[in-house]
Amino acid sequence: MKIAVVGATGMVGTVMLRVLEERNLPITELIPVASEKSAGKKLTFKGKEYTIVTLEEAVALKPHIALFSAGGETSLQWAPKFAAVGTKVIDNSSAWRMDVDKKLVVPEINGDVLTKDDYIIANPNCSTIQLVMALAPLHQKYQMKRVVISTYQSVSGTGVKAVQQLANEEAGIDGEMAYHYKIGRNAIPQCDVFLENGYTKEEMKLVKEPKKILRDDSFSVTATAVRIPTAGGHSEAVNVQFTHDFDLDEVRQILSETPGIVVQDDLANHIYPMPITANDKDEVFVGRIRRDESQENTLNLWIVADNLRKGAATNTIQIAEYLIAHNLV
Ligand code: 11C
Repeated sequence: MKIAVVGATGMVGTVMLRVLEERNLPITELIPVASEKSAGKKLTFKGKEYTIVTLEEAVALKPHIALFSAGGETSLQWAPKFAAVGTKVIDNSSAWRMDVDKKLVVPEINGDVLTKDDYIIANPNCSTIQLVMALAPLHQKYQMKRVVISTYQSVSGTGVKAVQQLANEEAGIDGEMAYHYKIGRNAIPQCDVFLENGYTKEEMKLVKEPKKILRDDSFSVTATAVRIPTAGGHSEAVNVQFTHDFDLDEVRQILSETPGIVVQDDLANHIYPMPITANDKDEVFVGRIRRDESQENTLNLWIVADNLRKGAATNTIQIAEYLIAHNLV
């Protein structure tokens, strides 16, 4: 199988290559793709050297699958060109997510929506993926009514410039700013740009994407997304009201039995999810599981995941694995 990684030198692209090295996809040819600036440079994958090619060159090579992480503009322009030569594009940008003709997929939850006719498939936003991973099995059992999310998002979600800003601040260097403010010793209540309704784009992704993935818009969602000075790993405090009441032990059991979820909830031993312990892991970690004593049928959760792995690279690659395993390529 010929697999292209578009944006191979970027932050998510680099993690995609690492995740691909760790997993067992039947790759006969890797096609690393990047901008004209990087084309011709070499990179090493599974001990072998590969030359980075341009998008144009990659389309001509007709890969079976192209994993895209090169931003929305590139996806809008190039995903259809790959699709036209029969390539299955799995896109990590927000470009196609809410397009009614495109599937938005977390394989553990809705992989079954995929068919042979899907040529451009969208990977959800990182903070959405970890949220729905934890909520899907609970929604199935107790039926969600309303979800209130507060996020604590790492600078790696913004990109390499923001990671550098934090590193510079920590080293006491005056450098380029990715944010309007210093991020070290700070919490910035703005992830991405503001929309007309006063919410940020990131907050509205959390409102809209879960409904599409869960194929259900009967529940309501509201969110506040905050950037904190963590290098990697997004955290979420989630308050969810269900239609039906739950038993806390049963909630823990359901989550423990859900593939891809790890429950870390041992208060006596100070065990709960944290970005530092979720780093470089593919699972979604859930803890601080407790009843909201102020409202009926309501649960509080703390959800953490590595935003560059399950939140981006790993989920994209799991979609590719799903396509291959179900003969959809
Ligand atoms: C952040 N969630 O942390 C964003 C990054 O729509 O794929 C990913 C943006 C996206 O700022």
